[in-house]
Order: sequence, then C-alpha cells, then structure tokens
Amino acid sequence: MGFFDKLKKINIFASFGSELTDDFYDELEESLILADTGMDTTLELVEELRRRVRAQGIKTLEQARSCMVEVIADALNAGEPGLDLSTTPSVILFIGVNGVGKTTTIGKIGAQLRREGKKVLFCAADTFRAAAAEQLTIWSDRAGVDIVKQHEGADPAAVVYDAMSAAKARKTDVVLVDTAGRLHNKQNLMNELNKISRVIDREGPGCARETLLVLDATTGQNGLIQAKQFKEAAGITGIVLTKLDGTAKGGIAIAIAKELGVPVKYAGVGEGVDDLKPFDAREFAQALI
Ligand SMILES: Nc1nc2c(ncn2[C@@H]2O[C@H](COP(=O)(O)OP(=O)(O)OP(=O)(O)O)[C@@H](O)[C@H]2O)c(=O)[nH]1
Ligand SMILES: [Mg+2]
Repeated sequence: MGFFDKLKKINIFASFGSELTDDFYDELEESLILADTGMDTTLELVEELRRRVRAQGIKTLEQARSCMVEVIADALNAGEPGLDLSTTPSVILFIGVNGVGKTTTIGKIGAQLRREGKKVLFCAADTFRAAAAEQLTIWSDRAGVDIVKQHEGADPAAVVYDAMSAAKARKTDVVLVDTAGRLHNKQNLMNELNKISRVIDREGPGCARETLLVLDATTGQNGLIQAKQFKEAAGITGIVLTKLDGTAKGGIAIAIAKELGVPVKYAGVGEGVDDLKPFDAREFAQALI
C-alpha cells in the first residue's frame, strides 16, 4: 500500500472517454476545485496542462494524465522540502489553530528523529491547559525523548527559555516546541508567538530554525486563509498537512505551494506514531490523479 492510498482520487481520467475535449478540461477543473485546490490555482493548473498538451502534441487521455501529474508535482515544488537541522541544537516550532494535530505531529517527528539516532527534546510551550503538557509527556515516553515543561498557565516563553538552556547543556540535536492552538486573527496570541521566537533567537543565536504550520486537510480552502495569515504574522518555513486519511482531498497543498510559495514538508495520515511521512510531491500528485 502506498502512503497516499487513502487519498480521495480525481477519477475523471478513469471515467472519461479517450478524447481531450473541452468537456474534459471543464470536468478536470471541476474535480480540482472539489478537491480543495481553489479557483485561481485550478485555472492556472489546467491552463498549464493545455499549454503542455499543445507543446508536446499529446493526444491520448493516458498521456494527459501523466502530464497532469507533472504539472501538479511542479506546482508543489516550492522551496526546500526537507528540514534544516544543521546546527546543534536546531529548533522546530509548531504552530497552528486548535486541534489540527500539532502535538501529535511532534510525537511522530520526535520518534522518527530519535530512530535516526538524534538527541531530541520536547518543549511543552502550550501552557494554556494542563492536559496539553500531559499529552506531550505521553508522546515523549512513546518516542523515548526528554521533555521540558512547567505548570499550567506558565509563560510559554519561559518554558522555551528552559528548553533552550537544557538543550545547550545536554547537547541536544533538535528541540521540538509545542504551542497552544491559536486563531490566526488574535493579536495577543500572535504576539506570544513572536515572544517565543525572540527567546529562541536570543538563547540560540545562529540556530537552524524551522517554523512549521500544521494544517488540518479536512478544513479545505480555509487552510489557505490560515496559511496566509500565519505566514504574515509569524513567518513559516513549511506546512504539515494532517488528516489526509478520512475525507480530505489535499488539493489545498497545491494551492499553498503555488500561491504562497511555502512547501508542504510532512503529511499525516492517521493517529499512530508511524502515520507521518516527508511529503513527496510526485507521489502525492500520482495518488491524486
Ligand atoms: N485521522 C487523523 N487524525 C489525526 C492526525 N493528526 C492528528 N490527529 C488527531 O487529531 C486530534 C488533535 O490532535 P492534537 O495533536 O491534539 O492537535 P493540536 O493541534 O495539538 O491541538 P491543540 O493543542 O488543542 O491546539 C487528535 O485526536 C489526533 O489523534 C492525522 O494525520 N490523521
Ligand atoms: Mg496540542
């Protein structure tokens, strides 16, 4: 089974006749929009397909299908797909709205990095509710990594300060920072993120840093709005697209890469520790089409 087998496919290539008619392009557009790709991105993708079909003299539906996979894979190529973990410590900050899968993703990535032999530290900077640190503690046990936490209601930036100090003292390779779910339009929450960011800069000058926005794929086009606003307010280096199992169609990944120039770096397809994988643009495009 491929990783994206649970992804809902755009199946017009299977159901359509063999001719590349205008109807075909219309139906393709409709399918892409239904798959959360968004109007603007969809029109650009289909226009690009028409251009390549003309340029390459493509006649059959099967050739058009391969060509569409290329068009989508190219659109998904937006910047560095991997994580920059070039310094010791490196820091990955996880941000996003409520319930998208931040804490779960930290658990999964922590377990993977641990398996690669890296020394990992979780930082429970979601101090908003007690259960958050408990949840991250369960994941730290499961992944076999250390955790730094404080009491409920503590200043998140203070927890990050503790984690950075511990990371330097223990020669930690990667610090994964969990944050409270926040709305992208709440200024005080965004200010809190900036404060966390300043502490990381001050305590780890020159550290390799990633800021990953975690997005729930089932929220569809709303994900693009979230990504735009988090990009402006906090700066993001990549997206983790979760919940691609279930009903999600994932076209939002294309829209974000194309419109915002931010790459999707990981995909989540379940609640288990192994249900996360580096995002492979071609594999995703093939699964979708
Ligand atoms: N099906 C599925 N469920 C997921 C995935 N990732 C996370 N979840 C589930 O989504 C729910 C929320 O996950 P959390 O990791 O707690 O999300 P969060 O962003 O930390 O939430 P807050 O801290 O409340 O903002 C949990 O039930 C997870 O098991 C995924 O890829 N697929
Ligand atoms: Mg959480």
